[in-house]
Amino acid sequence: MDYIEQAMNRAEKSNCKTDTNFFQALKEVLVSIRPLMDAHPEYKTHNIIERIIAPNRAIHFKIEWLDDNNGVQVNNGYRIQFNNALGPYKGGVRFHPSVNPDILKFLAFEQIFKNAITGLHIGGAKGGADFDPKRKSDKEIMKFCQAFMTAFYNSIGADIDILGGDIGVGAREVGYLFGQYKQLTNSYDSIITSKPLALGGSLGRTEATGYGLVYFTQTLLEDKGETLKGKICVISGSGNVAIHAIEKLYDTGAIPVTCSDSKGTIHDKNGIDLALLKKIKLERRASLEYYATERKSAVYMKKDAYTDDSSHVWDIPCYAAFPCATQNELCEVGVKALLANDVKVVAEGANMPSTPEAIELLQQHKVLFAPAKAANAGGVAVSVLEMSQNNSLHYLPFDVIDNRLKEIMGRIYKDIKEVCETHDMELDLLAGANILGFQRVADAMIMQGV
Ligand code: NDP
Ligand code: 2IT
Repeated sequence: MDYIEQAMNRAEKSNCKTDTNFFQALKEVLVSIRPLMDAHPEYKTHNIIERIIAPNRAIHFKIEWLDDNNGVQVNNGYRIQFNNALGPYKGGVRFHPSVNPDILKFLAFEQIFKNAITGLHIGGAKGGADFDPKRKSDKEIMKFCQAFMTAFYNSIGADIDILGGDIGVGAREVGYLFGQYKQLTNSYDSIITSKPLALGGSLGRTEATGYGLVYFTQTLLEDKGETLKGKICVISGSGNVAIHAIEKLYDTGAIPVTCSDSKGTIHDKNGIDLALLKKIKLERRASLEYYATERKSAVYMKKDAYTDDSSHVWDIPCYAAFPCATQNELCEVGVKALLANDVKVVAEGANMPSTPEAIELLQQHKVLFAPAKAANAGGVAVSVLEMSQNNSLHYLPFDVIDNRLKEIMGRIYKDIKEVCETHDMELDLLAGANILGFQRVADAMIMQGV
């Protein structure tokens, strides 16, 4: 048994058997860093795998809050401060009923390498709560955010751990979380990003993940002599990432024809009406079924059950597919449907949206594959630009941020390509991204001693 297999076995023994998402993320990284481990025996000497795959600190806290009927509600809150070798912990906060320690551990683990890949000085973390923001009043959202922050504010700080947005956490929630931190500490420190502009947020942060995803995909396609212009694209999700991916796809001349939410999928053969989509999902926070009632060219396909992964998005013929909703939403069945329609590129906007079987099938069929760690890194990269603007008090115009984002996404692609060349590998963006991220973190850990 070699060093990688030994580390994997030990991880299986020391972690919960139910940590299936974490093991999926772990396995993907460990399998792909083999060329790096062969070229750098010093990593084994420093036992670097075992040190990287264990979180520095995992905080589990209770959140008690009062609903609008003065009923006492209790939720579980978490923050996984996984690795801070490259800089202070950084990563989003997710509010969704499915949140559990396994999901946050996989997200925090992925975040370490994603953040390293950006080339910026941030460590990896993730947090959240099993709270369902749906059908809650604005006051209940505020109460919950305040209770969440009160429960663990003393574990974060502008140089320690900086929170951000994720599923169920946008500008509204970030505003309340920030307000409560200020109330408790009397400080306006930059302890959270994706803030509303009035509270020191950055222009371009709302758009950054979706725009960055399209910039990365364009860079990859240009390198292959291809373009998105005039191409049919399918997108899953209809939140922050999906909406801004659709917006940028239109700028490139592509035709985005789908979006989805937890209840169903829209196929609009004339192209998604972005203004209508924003009105329904961002203003009304309503279900996508209303899109079809207001737009004749659209078909609404309802999901059978909340957990049903047959989203129908992948059945629509397309050139490029962008999973932008949640983990493991693109399975083997979905890939088979995409392949039957001759898909050319799959670029991940969500974190770990493709199952291992789905990725294997895409790779077997030589479909261009842009992995989440690289393709959706634009969001956290602009979060760092927000932190730097907060610290310098010098705020930048939208164009400057957007150009920096383009530059960062282009550089990520170039760095991954170089890694593949260094290890005599064919261009494999998944393995290249894992090697690049792992190496940067491992080197920083070794420099800091045990
Ligand atoms: P939002 O909360 O804005 O939107 C999430 C979207 O995904 C909604 O349309 C939601 O549907 C849908 N969704 C969530 N869970 C499920 C599910 N189990 N099945 C089907 N649909 C689901 O989140 P974001 O757009 O910010 O995040 C989307 C993904 O992108 C996540 O994986 C996140 O981790 C990742 N990401 C986000 C970044 C950011 O900057 N925000 C940065 C990098 C990655 P509904 O409206 O019905 O709830
Ligand atoms: O997964 C992610 O990269 C995010 N949710 C963004 C994190 C952040 O801190 O901006």
